[in-house]
Amino acid sequence: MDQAKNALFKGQITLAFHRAMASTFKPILLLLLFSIYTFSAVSSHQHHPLDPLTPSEFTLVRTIVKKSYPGPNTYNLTFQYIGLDEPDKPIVLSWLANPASKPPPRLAFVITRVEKQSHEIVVDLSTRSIVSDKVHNGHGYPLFTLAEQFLAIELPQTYEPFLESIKKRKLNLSDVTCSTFSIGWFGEATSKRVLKLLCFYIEGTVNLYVRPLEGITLVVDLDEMKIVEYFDRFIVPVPKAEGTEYRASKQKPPFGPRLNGAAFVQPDGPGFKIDGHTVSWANWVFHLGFDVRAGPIISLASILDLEQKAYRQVLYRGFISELFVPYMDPSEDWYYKTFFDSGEFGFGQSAVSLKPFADCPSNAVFLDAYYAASDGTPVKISNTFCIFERYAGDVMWRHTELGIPNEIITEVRPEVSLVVRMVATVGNYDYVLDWEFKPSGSIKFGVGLTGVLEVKGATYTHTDQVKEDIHGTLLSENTIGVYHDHFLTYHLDLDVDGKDNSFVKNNLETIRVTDGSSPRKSYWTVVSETAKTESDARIQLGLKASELVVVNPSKKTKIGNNVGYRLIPGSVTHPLLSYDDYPQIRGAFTNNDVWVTPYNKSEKWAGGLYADRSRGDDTLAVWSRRNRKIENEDIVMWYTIGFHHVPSQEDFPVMPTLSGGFELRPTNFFERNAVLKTRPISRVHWPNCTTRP
Ligand SMILES: *[C@@H]1O[C@H](CO)[C@@H](O)[C@H](O)[C@H]1NC(C)=O
Ligand SMILES: *[C@@H]1O[C@H](CO)[C@@H](O)[C@H](O)[C@H]1NC(C)=O
Ligand SMILES: *[C@@H]1O[C@H](CO)[C@@H](O)[C@H](O)[C@H]1NC(C)=O
Ligand SMILES: [Cu+2]
Repeated sequence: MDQAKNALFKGQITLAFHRAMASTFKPILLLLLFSIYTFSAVSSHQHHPLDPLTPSEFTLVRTIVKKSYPGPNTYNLTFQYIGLDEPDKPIVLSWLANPASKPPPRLAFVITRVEKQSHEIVVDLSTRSIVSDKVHNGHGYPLFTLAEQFLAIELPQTYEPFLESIKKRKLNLSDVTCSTFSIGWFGEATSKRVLKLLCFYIEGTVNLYVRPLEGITLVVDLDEMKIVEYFDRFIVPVPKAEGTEYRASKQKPPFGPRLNGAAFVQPDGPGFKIDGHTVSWANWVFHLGFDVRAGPIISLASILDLEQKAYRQVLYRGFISELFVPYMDPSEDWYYKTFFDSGEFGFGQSAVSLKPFADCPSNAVFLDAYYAASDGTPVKISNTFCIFERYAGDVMWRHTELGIPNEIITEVRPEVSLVVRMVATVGNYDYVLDWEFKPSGSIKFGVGLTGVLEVKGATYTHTDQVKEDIHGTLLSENTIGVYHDHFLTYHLDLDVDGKDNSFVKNNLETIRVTDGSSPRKSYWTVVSETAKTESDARIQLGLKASELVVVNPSKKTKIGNNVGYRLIPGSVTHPLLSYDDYPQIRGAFTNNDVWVTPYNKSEKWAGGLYADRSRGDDTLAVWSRRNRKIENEDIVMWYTIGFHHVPSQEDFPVMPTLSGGFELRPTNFFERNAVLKTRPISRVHWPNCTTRP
């Protein structure tokens, strides 16, 4: 067991005891102890090629990179990104075919800032050497580190013009806190690595985002770490603190209804196993990775086929590639708010520690994750992931047969699935991200939006006063919830029964009956079309009825259908900005809901490797223009799930979760219903409990 794993399991034990002591519900205590027992019995082995970098590997990367920059520069070198440079797919696949063989070398991909330049460095951890080091000459900048954002938000505290502005507003400086905002790109010829600071008032509340000091903007040059521009344009009232509190301890009666306790109990312990980063449960096995930019990365998801008595590949790799959040207020103080939450702020870096019994159910097991700080040292995020079996009382399948004389047959199988969850809190917003594996073969992707809206301070206290477009909803006195979107673009490298796949559009087409052969005048039928090149696979959903399937053209079921997995999309949400608008040029990867590209290890980030201040020259939309061949090739599907958000008063002062999601579902992949022979879950009997019949 290596250091990291050791720490990880120690962490779980401490946590479990903590949880158990907080609980008066004895059976759960027993259950958790059981689960610790199960999970500390993990076998130790060498790295899986897709394992994320360990704390000791981060330290090694730091040492190797610093050594190659001797002299005073070393002190100014910052690590903007360190992550696994995963082996190219053919290498991983050949290792998988013979996992006893020597694993491929461990490489790290690093982006540093040195003397106002971004360096892309590849480090070989096995030979402890630098493989390559090149300066990025294109547009855009790497991820913001937490350290530089912390430094930046301290700057106003000693900036004279800002202190004047606070005085002018008769506010207490000690109650002012600032936050960082990326500034996008609006056609300017040259750009600097800058961000904007907006400030908030925390007197009488912790809900700072709903108390903006509207009118004040500071621009910070991150390479110089100083304020380079300052604006104090106007004064509007700071929305009041009253009614913005969300902590349970600060609420006053009347309170809402108290709900009875409820838990999913597993007297025999959790039904899944974790070996290193590989999770196996029911008929599924997959690898769970973590990246400071992407957050969770699911790889090598395979499902056991009972008839073939073998695991069959479904998903080689899946992760959220980018998250684009443009706001819809074009005014001087708001127009630039067009965030790339993954490429600018890091979805993994934004992961927060999950709270047992609240973020995840009582039967969840928690895992930690690590990333490298700006100085290259490893940082642990405890309880980054929770993994749990979900039983919510739903039906997996059922049938009641009433057609047999003197007999009623009812067969029902309850739905139990496995969920991997992470929460990323990017400033004001919280994203609850679920990967749900179902024994039927489906993978469901859940996205929950919650947290605090980004609001604009205003003079209005009633909608009667509003005579202009305020670009949002008046949520409370002096408070506008500004219209915006959330677009999450998923990278889904399906390898259905092997790597060479095709993308098929099963178009549902209306046929007119004109020859009098039927009393009907019309019906619909399926006309299949296989995408030959990338241009055939740029799909805007909702324009045409079609089922989108990734098939393996060389694998058929016994009766001759191509094995496949289809996309069941979420609600259809196209971007509404004009294609020639700067944010949409940068966010052009959302112009289509679905794209398919050939596998290319360097095409990972839909908004570009350098998303901050990008100009749209390295997006999925640009790659797709090469119009490469995608038929019977190793292909990647990209799917964007979007939300147009018109805020409402219920979203204030904190927003109840707005849920969305989509599904990848087997389509002629199995010979028949894969859960036909799933056995019913065992009944749990509690001593001293009576159950109603
Ligand atoms: C490093 O940073 C310090 C303080 O920010 C600065 O004074 C110094 O000139 C920088 N050195 C180099 C080599 O850039
Ligand atoms: C500033 O702080 C003082 C002392 O705590 C308090 O009485 C006053 O209300 C505060 N002013 C504002 C505008 O928050
Ligand atoms: C892979 O992607 C990169 C970045 O888009 C591109 O420069 C390179 O030519 C691509 N390789 C192939 C074989 O298409
Ligand atoms: Cu929203």
